[in-house]
Amino acid sequence: MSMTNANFPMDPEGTKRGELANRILTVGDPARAIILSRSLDGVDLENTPPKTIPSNLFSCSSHRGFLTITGRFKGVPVSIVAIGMGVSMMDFFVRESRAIVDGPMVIIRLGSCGSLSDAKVGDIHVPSGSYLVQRNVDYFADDSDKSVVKPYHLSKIFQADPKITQTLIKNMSAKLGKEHVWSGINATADSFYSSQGRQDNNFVDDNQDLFTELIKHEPNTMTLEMETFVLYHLAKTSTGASLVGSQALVNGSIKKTSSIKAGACMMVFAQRKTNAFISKEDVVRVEPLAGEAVFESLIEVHLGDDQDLHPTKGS
Ligand code: R1P
Ligand code: URA
Repeated sequence: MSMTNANFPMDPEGTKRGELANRILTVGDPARAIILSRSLDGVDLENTPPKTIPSNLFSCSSHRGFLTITGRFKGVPVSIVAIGMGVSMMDFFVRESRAIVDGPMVIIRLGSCGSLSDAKVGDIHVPSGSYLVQRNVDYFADDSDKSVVKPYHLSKIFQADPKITQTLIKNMSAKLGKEHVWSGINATADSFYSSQGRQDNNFVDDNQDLFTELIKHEPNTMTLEMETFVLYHLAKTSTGASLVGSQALVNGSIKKTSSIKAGACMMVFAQRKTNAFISKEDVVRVEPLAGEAVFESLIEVHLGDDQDLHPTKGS
């Protein structure tokens, strides 16, 4: 049997071509998306109550659970997309966005994380690469040989776009102070619990040694969260199919080079070495500053020759 196309079951209520900018800031939490939208051009801060999407911006809530807000930052079209949590949501978001945006894209994730470094809660990590931590379900089968099979599978590292990482570190340092910005490698886990080393005696997880395994796998492992790996991985494996004209083709075939540049940064919500958890006040202080540093970075990154040829509603 041969399969011919992606056969996208996209949400008919979702964001359409022309409504999503080539430069996207993605977050998990829709409330974070709304807070960050207050930094976009032309927002009447005095007359826009908190938790309300500014009326001058385009917005769309889809059945997928995505919230898209599109406007401009310093005159450049940008979108904010809240996608919820986990690797599948990042996969939906990157593929379905790629399908409706023409030309090169840049996507930066601003999330929260648990930190294995000496970072304090409220500090920011900008990981230059990420690997995937997956629960190896076969290990938990009755007939698995536990002396050979490991309970968690750790993937190879996929890199962020190095220019985006550099730009994010520079802009985050300017907003929050250099001493609050960390780099390193991220681990994206397929669970908030077992594959992030959280102990839960309601289940057999065999994850007591997970942190040791992570450091053995990659000594520079600093953060644990649930989406970034998929973003870096899909950016690397994206093709030129959505590029325009000569940008898309080499000798009549679709270019294999990436059409998506990706980066990520994350606020430390949980300090896993000390068990400290961020306060509400710190979230309120850090979120908008980090958001502005991401917008600054999004518009600094060079997309390609046709970067602003795609008109975007709400801008
Ligand atoms: C878990 O609480 C969630 O927080 C982190 C994780 O990646 C996971 O999605 O990111 P967000 O703050 O972006 O949701
Ligand atoms: N998000 C995660 O995935 N893990 C944490 O510990 C904190 C935020």
